[in-house]
Amino acid sequence: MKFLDQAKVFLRSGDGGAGCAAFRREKFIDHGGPNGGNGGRGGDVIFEVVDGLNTLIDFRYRQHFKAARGGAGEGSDRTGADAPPLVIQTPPGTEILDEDGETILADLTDVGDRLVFLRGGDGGFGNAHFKSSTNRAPRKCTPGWPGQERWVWLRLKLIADAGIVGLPNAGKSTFLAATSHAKPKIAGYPFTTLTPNLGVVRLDDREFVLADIPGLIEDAHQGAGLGTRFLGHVERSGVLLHLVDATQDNPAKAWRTVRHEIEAYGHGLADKPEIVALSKTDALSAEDIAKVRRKLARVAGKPPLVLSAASGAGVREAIGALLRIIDAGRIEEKIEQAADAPPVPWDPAARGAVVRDTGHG
Ligand SMILES: Nc1nc2c(ncn2[C@@H]2O[C@H](COP(=O)(O)OP(=O)(O)OP(=O)(O)O)[C@@H](O)[C@H]2O)c(=O)[nH]1
Ligand SMILES: [Mg+2]
Repeated sequence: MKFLDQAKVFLRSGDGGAGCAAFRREKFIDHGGPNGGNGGRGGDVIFEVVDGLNTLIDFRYRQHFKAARGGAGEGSDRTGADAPPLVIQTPPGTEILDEDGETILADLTDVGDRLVFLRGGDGGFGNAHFKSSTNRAPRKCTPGWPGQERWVWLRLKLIADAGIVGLPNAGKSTFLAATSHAKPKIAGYPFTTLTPNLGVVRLDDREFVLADIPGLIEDAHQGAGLGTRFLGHVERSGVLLHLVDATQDNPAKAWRTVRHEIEAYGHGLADKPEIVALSKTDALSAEDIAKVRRKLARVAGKPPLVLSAASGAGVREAIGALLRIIDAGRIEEKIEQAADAPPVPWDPAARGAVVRDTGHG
């Protein structure tokens, strides 16, 4: 199963600035001659792969990208200014496709990759350019060359940063729907979700990808219910959100069942950080919540968070807790990458080593 994030955007590089027709006019200088400068180049449209982005969500808020026009030439042989490039930042793994959505035009894989996708138009010529032995005073100047424009698709394969696990009917899809733009099916019976759903969750200016997978039941690892095969979709995520329905009879047992299935599944999933949260707490009194929370804390080894995707209570805290663990994981990954990089050769001079003059010639 492939999860894709995609966005259609309009790109336009800048037009070149117009050339200028002007003549030198000074007191006592007759026939000063042409001195109109050339126009400046229009801005390029550049794609740049940056760290810290993992979705294309920003392109839902902005679809049109137009680079600036080059400056016009001026008299006294002044060339117009080149317009700055318009740099569009994308996450690693972004593909650029033609308007048809199929032809791949570019593949931006690594952080630091930079691609001049549309070149800005060249500036027009000023009349000084057209001066020749036969035409000493040309009045001709040309407009700038137009920039290029086109629609393209940006496409990114998503990998979940966090996964929601729990028994069927625990409120997993409701949580995803409440925190992202995803629209999973939600219903009051088990096994509503048959295949995983992904959504992009945003908190302030941070974002991450959250996966909602079908519920697990006892003996899922032996194929009961929908089995554990969808756990593969959260295998690469950095943290699990384990939702336990607070309104059911035995939340402690619910937690244990799911934990048992995760452990039986293997693949290192049981070692991932887990945030346990009681869901649907809007349906309980404060006293009942406290009671359930104590019971669950005894088996889970830590007090669970308390939330309701229906009322929104506690949802922000849960998202914040997930984000903290995801961030810590991202930093750790960077440290590992740095450790794998080839060592820099030892060079005493470069490190400012002091060579002492011993005075013995
Ligand atoms: N009162 C209340 N009901 C909720 C809340 N969250 C979910 N529900 C209800 O619980 C039922 C199950 O919700 P889902 O989100 O479909 O549960 P799920 O965990 O995705 O279920 P499966 O896909 O079957 O595994 C639905 O009827 C929801 O309306 C909540 O915060 N409060
Ligand atoms: Mg569901």
